[in-house]
Amino acid sequence: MSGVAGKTARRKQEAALKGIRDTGLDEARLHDYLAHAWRTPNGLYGWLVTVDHKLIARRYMVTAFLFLALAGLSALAMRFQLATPEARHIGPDLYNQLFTMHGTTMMFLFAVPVMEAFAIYLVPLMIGTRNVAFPRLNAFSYWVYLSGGLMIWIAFAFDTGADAGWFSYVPLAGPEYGIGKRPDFWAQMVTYTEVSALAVAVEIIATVFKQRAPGMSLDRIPLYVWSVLVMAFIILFAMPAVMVSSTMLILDRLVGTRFFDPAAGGDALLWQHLFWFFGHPEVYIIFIPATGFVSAILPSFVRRPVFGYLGIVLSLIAIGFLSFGLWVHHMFATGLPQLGESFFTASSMMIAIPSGIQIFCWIATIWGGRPIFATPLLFVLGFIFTFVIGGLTGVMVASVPLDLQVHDTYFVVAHFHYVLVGGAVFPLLGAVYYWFPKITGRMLSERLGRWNFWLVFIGFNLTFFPMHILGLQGMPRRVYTYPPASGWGGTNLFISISSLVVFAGFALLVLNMLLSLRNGRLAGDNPWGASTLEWATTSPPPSYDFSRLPVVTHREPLWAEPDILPVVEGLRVDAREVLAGTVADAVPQLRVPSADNSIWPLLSAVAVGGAFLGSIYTPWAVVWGAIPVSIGFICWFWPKGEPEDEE
Ligand code: HEM
Ligand SMILES: [Cu+2]
Repeated sequence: MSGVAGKTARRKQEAALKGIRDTGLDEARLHDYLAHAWRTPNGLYGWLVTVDHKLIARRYMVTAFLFLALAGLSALAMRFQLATPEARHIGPDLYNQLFTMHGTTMMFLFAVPVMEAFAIYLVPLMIGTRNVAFPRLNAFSYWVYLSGGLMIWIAFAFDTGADAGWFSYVPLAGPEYGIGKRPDFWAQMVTYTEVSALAVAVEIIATVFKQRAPGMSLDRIPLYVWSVLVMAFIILFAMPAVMVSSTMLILDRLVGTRFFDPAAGGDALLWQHLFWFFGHPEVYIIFIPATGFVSAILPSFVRRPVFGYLGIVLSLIAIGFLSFGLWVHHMFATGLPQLGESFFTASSMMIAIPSGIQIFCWIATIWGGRPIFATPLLFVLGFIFTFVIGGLTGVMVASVPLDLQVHDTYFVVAHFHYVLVGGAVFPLLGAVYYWFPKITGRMLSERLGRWNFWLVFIGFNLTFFPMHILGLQGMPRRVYTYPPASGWGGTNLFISISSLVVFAGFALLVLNMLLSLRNGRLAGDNPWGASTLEWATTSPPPSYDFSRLPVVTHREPLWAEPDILPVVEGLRVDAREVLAGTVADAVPQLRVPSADNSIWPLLSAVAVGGAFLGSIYTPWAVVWGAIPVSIGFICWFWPKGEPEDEE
């Protein structure tokens, strides 16, 4: 049978069915149509072409957790080396690569992507739509992230791992002192992977602004969605700074520009200004969505809405703005004018106010409710405890005299791990326990969950609290060893053993996931009795998310209307279509076609990645690379099929 005949027959059939709406269809037929329109092909091919936000987000999550494992193993290796004075397991050169790979991976390849991954999964479900706003861009950004992360680690395997710290200070990373291609790999791959972070930020903003279910006005957006919206805006304004600075760095190294060379009229401090203009907001890119997890988890286990919705939203927005006004607190030791130092001390301390408001709102929520101490809530409580300690030491190092005292000691290492692990990883683990049933259809074991929590929580505090003391005793950070006479040996041994406890806690999480995927209790649609829309569909959700799009009349839709949500009708079921509405009130405006599966996002990512990789060796790669990149993009955006002929 000829392919052409088959094609015409299918065309005819498609034409006959064209324009079918969900109005008046029964559930079974509705499901058949939608499942066909939104399906991902089976097998490897389907895996490569899919634009389903849930499949892409799941991949993002798995990849981010694999990078977490790599970064965690580098941390263990460092702690192994530091366990005893004058140990000889790991030399200074490898140690430099290890802490740089650890920091770079944690910040660029784990923390930001994992937060974006949860957002890609949850946002469309929470706001009641069928996919993100730019599904193919979403697929593209995953491939960029995966290939960029792999290239950084492959370079490390070939002894070309970045080694100038995750902030790659010049002149250490500059043409004069940077070893081989190490800083070049760092610079180009950071720029490249941040393309993916930016793309996801754009998707999130467009999706939240335009695709909310009818009735979900700004004051009914779930707090988690607010938090990722603020995160996306911070990414949009912060990431370009690091991309610009790392591009300047590779230009200095490869093309012979002198951006950072004072001898030729450049400025080494320019690097620090550009980097920290990104680097400080980066902390909030990680922390803000984590607060969103807390605001999503709390109501379900306290059985009441979070106290102070408006206060929390305004605090999130305030933190977003303020986070851009205090980068200089990372540069107090560089000798800045006194007025500048005072200004940035004040602004750094000011950010404690909106953070504090959020914490008070959460505590008020718990106070007034009857909390159920399930694992997700334990992680939230662990977060509040840890983050408060990190915040207190943060206020300490925001003051110049104290910062000068503890600068580049383990006090700072302790502080930022309290903020990063306490502020982001704890809520993240809570989120894993909370949404695992939605994503997989099965519950994680509560018993293992408790063990998991206590091991990580106790292990973490035993690992990082003593670092404050080491720091006050003067132990510098980023050193591969220390003399026995320093007297730091005992504390370091204690820290290294404690870090194994943290590791055991994470191993338990993996075990719990593997066991639960096979034998976990079936979750049902809404196992926690939660109030937001993602729990209104099945677990795991179907490819089209909702068979009929919900209409929202309340901030806690599933609590206000526990039995049946009002629904939108009139969307096409034979083709991918989403509903777009007004930004403020989510009044429906348009039915918008949603992109179909395509191989071109993947091929375009390969082309862009090739150009970036080549540019580590020759600037001409940018010129020649433009050809495959253009081909990829043209095919990706090539118009397909007949245009809509109605409305
Ligand atoms: C709980 C497990 C962890 C352990 C045991 C650990 C351990 C360490 C160690 C030993 C260092 C090097 C200190 C030095 O020699 O100066 C370090 C640095 C660092 N860690 Fe962690 N870490 C952990 C988790 C994390 C997480 C979750 C993040 C971020 C989300 C993170 C971000 C960083 C950063 C940015 C650096 C600085 C790297 C540099 O100086 O270039 N760590 N960590
Ligand atoms: Cu900062």
